[in-house]
Formats: sequence, structure tokens, C-alpha cells
Amino acid sequence: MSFTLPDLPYAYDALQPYMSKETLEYHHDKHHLAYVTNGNNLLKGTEWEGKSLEDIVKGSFGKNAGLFNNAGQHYNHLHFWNWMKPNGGGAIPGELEKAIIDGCGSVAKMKEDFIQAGVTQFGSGWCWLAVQNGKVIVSKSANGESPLVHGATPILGCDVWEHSYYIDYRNRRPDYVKAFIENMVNWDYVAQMYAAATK
Ligand code: MN3
Repeated sequence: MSFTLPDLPYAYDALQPYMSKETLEYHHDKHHLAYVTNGNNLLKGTEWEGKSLEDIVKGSFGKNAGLFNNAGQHYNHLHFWNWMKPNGGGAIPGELEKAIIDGCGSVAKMKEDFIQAGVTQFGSGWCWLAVQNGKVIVSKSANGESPLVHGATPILGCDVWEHSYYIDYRNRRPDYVKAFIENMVNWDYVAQMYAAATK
């Protein structure tokens, strides 16, 4: 299958004041599109042509860096747009909340660890909530990597590449990750991914 760029699930100005229209225009229309275009070019003629996106990401990791970087970032961004919503944040669906408390100690501790992971990811990368051996964990990864290639299933990720926040927050990455976890997350989508990862 080839990669395609989906429309954003909301208007470009829908995440203001936490993420601007300009950021989403560049991030979705230019950065994500580049991963799609480059990924399709690099996929051609490889053993992964015709495989699912997850299989391409996992299969190319450590074997075909160019393809992995673009396919990995396509996977991450497909979910990233859905991990956010207008008027996000707020109550976490019950079963997921229980799993977060069980895995991370409390919702407050999960948020603290998530922000810390995002802030301490040196250079480009992502911070995550993932399911590993049935437990919710916080992690971080470099560049286009995700928990998928580190033995876990991602259920929430925040893009901490500078292109995700520099227009709105300049160098203040901690403020961006805090705004993300407090005010932008679509917890219903996270709960869906949690349910799929644990069934
Ligand atoms: Mn990005």
C-alpha cells in the first residue's frame, strides 16, 4: 500500500491558542507531506511494498534508514493529528485512567513524567504513553522512532521536533509539552488505542 496524507480532523485554527494555524499549515501540509512523498519513493521496489504501515515501520527499522525515517514519521503523524482535538484535555475515560494510575502511580505523576520525557529528549523526537506487557508506561524516542520498534505499543505521542512548536513557543519546549498534555489531548482516541493494544 502507498502512503497518503489525510486531511486534518479539525480546522487549521481549531487548536488555538495552544497550536497556531501557521504551525499546523507548515507541520501538516509541508512536513507530513514530505514524509508521505519521500516514503512512497523509498518504498518502491523494496520487500515491504504491499505491507501494512506498522509492518513497514517495524520491518525497515535498523535495515533501511531512509524508508524507516519517513514511514515511522508518517505513522507517528497519522496518530498525532488525532491525539489532539479542540478543547482537549479534561477527564480521562475510566478504564484508561485506572490503567494510568496502575502503571504510572497517578494521573498527575504520568503528566509530570510525560513532560519530563519530552523536555529531556535531546534534539528531535517524541515522548510517549505506551503499553508494554499490559502496563501503561511513559517513554521517549529519537527522530522517527516510536514504542513500536522498542517492544511496546504507542497510545499517545507528542512531537517534540522544533517544527512542532517553534512558531508558537520558540525555545520553550516545556511550555509546549505542558500545554499538550493539559489542554490538547483527545483522551477518547487514546482510550481507543489503549483498548486495541490490550485486547
Ligand atoms: Mn512533526
